[in-house]
Amino acid sequence: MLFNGFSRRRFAKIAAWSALGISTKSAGAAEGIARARVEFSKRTFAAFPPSFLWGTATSAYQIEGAVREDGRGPSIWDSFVRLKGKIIDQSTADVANDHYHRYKEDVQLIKELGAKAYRFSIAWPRVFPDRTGVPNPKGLDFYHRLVDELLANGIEPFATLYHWDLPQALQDRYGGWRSRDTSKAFADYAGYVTERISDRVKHIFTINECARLVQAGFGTAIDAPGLILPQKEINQVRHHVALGHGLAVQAVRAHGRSGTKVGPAENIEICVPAIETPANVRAAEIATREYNAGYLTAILEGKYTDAFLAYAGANAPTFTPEDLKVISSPIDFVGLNVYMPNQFVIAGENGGDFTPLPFAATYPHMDSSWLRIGPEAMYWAPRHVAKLWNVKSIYITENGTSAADQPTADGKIYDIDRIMYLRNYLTQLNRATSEGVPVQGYFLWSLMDNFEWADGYEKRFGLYHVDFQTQRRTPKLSASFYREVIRRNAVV
Ligand code: PNW
Repeated sequence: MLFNGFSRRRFAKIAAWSALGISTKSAGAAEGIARARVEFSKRTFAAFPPSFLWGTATSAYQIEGAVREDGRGPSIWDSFVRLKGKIIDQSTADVANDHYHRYKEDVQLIKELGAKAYRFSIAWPRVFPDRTGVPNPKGLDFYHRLVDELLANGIEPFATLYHWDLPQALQDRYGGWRSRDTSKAFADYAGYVTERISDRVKHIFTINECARLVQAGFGTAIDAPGLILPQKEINQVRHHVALGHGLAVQAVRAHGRSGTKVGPAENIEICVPAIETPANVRAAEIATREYNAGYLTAILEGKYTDAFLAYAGANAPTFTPEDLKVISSPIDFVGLNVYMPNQFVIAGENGGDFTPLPFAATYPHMDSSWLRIGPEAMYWAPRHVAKLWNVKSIYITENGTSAADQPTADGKIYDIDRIMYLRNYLTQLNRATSEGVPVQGYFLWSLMDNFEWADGYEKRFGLYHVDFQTQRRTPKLSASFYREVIRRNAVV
């Protein structure tokens, strides 16, 4: 029987020393400390489920480079990075990590971690480069090569169909996601790709982070296509993205080999009970359902909630009942990108269901100022999703952090802040799996430093450091940490 890692006998002994007014330090001396050490060294963290899948994640535009090769057409990000003042270091991803040419070396980096899964994205403008809808087989060939290389190295491929790199041709022709024609084009692309890769790729994510792409692309102009639209149009864009997701799910079903699984990869608004009381937990669940009403809730319930429609009022999106049926096409799993708590809540006051709390000015964050530290988000996100909608299969499709990552004199990168972040988040994930929350796998963002959107190359999220002058990849200390987590299937 253990009390927090101490045996009952040792606990009693310390209690007795304390009763005598003797501190454990003086009474314990070397013998006591040595004994404590032996006991601590026996202590093990709970393991993750035996089948738990450990992986890393990247996306096409952030690592591939080769933006004009083998018939790839321009994407909205190629245009966006050229607008003045949009990218902090005025960089582009024309070369990025040159992964298009170095993918074999990069697959070895995954293998060296002992990871058994890899989440990458397919660049739509490589597959359908222009407005004609005529496919470019050379574009998909790259992913055939990548998938073959992964499988040859015992790594399971998980493909994301859309990680923000919309073909510029669709932006020009339809206004991109402002039109449901783009939702339909997405389904055509999804079907085309699935038909050709589902013999080897068994897990497909539709759209990465609807919440982020809608808000930053169409609300604040921080991401491509860099628009600031009125709320009604933002809601309409979100509806088209949700519709695109649903149509793509149907296309994957229609064109995939049997056993192909499909789902979204969303950065839901994660609502965390500020203090864990049953009333606050319930409040956090209700808040999570409402804050995600425009996307994940609609996908899993087939309707927009009354509160969402009432709040949107005249700005509510235009939709048909048929749209909602498509949006809620059955999925096989939910992918969750978990970085931070978005909202702390307590139970409602004055008759409300929940009270959202403001973030204190001193609330800590990692190297990216948006990345607030809150490991418990990693517990609550999958738990809420499993509980609210009875979801039976969840993947953490992204989690990780930026860090300054300054090499020391010996050329090594001791990113203990990243290790601190990961250890705490993984401990909370372990709490979730230990309680039976059905999380099947975890993809660490990111395999290597890469083009971090508006932050250019100034924010580094990788387990491997990348020197963008020489393209040299160097493992950081966190790579060793993650290798050990994977090897032991437990938090270390
Ligand atoms: C995700 N936020 O983006 C993306 O899926 C990745 O492409 C990206 O590199 C990674 O996280 C790290 O940023 C996010 O401000 C960017 O809350 C910003 C936020 C969330 C997710």
